[in-house]
Amino acid sequence: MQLSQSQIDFFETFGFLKFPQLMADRLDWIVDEFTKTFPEENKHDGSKRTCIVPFIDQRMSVLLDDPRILAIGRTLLGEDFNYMGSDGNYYTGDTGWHRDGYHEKYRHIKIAFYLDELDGNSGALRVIPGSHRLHDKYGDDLTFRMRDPLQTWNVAGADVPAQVLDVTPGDILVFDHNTFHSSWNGNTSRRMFTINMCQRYAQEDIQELRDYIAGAARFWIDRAFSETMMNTASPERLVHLEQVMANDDHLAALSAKARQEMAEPSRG
Ligand SMILES: O=C(O)CCC(=O)C(=O)O
Repeated sequence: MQLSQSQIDFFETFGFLKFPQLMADRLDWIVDEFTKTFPEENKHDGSKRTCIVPFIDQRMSVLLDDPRILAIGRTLLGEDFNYMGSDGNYYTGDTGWHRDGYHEKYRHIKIAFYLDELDGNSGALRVIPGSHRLHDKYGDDLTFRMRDPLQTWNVAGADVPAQVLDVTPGDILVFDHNTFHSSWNGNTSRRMFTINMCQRYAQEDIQELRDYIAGAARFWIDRAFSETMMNTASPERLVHLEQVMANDDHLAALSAKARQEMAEPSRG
């Protein structure tokens, strides 16, 4: 698979892309593995979000070798893109407007797999087109205006003008971490998992990458990736793991501290 120049331009302009039914042929396997990754003894009860990190690392590492996933990463981020971990979720209710990051120099993307049929009335992801463009006045202004849409424009979160990305399982959504996104009107067990990726960092910016990796301590993990993800990696997959593997040596100590300070691992 190759992304067309129009798709690349669309992503650069609006900060997101939808690939209808891109993974439809793997859907049964994906749903089965998704279900099996959540432990029987700690079932989602619908009261709050349940989240597992890292996620595809447990049973679906091979997704990182899939030519379609590789094509998205390579085209938007470069041949040597970094895999940046993944989370698997049962979402409960609304997710307010937010950006996943504020990355001025390196592009970070999220590939989202929603496993239920969703539209604007049932929790489909919404994005504000163009909000990823931090260097434009539009994107920059949104940074503070979106802190409280009700106060800024007298508009409720669900009514902020946005593109609703309806999904049918098998579709893939991709968005820039800087893109404002949210979800409204969903039920108490929306199934979704992600694959995060970014451009490879230059050595002079490696501390910024290490700071990002440090954020995973809230999930009480000692390495950024699972043993399975690392031990089953082909040389081709290793290209996408090596920079993070070489820079996650601080994570175990930070996680140990988080275990002392937090009642449970973070839910997102
Ligand atoms: O689907 C949702 O509720 C929100 C997803 C989201 O915010 C994310 O993956 O960053």
